[in-house]
Amino acid sequence: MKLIYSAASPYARKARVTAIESGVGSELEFEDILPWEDPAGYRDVNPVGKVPALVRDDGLPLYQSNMVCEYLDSQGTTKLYPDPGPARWTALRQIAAADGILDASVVVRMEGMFHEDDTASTKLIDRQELSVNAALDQLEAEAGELNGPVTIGQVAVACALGYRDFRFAGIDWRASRPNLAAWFAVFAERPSMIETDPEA
Ligand SMILES: N[C@@H](CCC(=O)N[C@@H](CS)C(=O)NCC(=O)O)C(=O)O
Repeated sequence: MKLIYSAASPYARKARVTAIESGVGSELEFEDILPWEDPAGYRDVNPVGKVPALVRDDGLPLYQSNMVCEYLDSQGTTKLYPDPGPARWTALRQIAAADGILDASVVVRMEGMFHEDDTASTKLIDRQELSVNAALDQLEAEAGELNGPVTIGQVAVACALGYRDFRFAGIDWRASRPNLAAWFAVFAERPSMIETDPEA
C-alpha cells in the first residue's frame, strides 16, 4: 500500500496520523508530492488532483481523506472507528466539524494565494471565519466528548486545530476555548502528531 501525501496538507495529516495510530504504518510506503504542481500521472490516481490518496496492494486507488482513513483503519490492529452506535455518531460529528474548519480555512488561504491583496473578497473570508469560529465553539462546548481512547474523531479535530496553528497562527482560537485548548495540548504530544507536524 502506498499513501500519497503532502507534508503541509491537514487532510493528508489525518491519514498519516490514522496510519500510525491504527498500526498499519510499518506496512505502508509513503510518497510526498506537491499536488499544486500536478505531478505526472497523479490524476490517474486521483482525478481531482488532491492529497491524500492511497494505492491499495491490488492497485486500486482510493482518494478523499475520509475514505483513505477508513480503509487504513480497516487494515489496522487498533480500531479508530467506533462500532455502529452513539460513539460512532460522536466521532462522525467531530469529523464533520473538523472537516468544516479545514474546508473553510482552505478557502481563506486560496483566496489569499490566488488573488492580489486588494482583490481578495473580504466578504468571502469573513464568512469562512464565521464558520471556523462556530465549529470551534461547538467543539469547545462538546470538548468532554473528546476524552477516552483515540478515535478518528479526535484525529480529525487535532489535525484541524494543528492546521489553524500552522497557517493562521495570528488568530488565537484558544483564548475563548480553554477546554479544547487543554485537550489539544495533550493530544498534540502523541508521537503520531509530532511525527506529522508540518512545521517539524
Ligand atoms: N475533501 C478532500 C480535500 C483534500 C484537499 O483539499 N487537499 C489539498 C491539500 S490541503 C489539495 O491537494 N489541493 C490541491 C488542489 O486542490 O488541486 C479530502 O478530504 O481529501
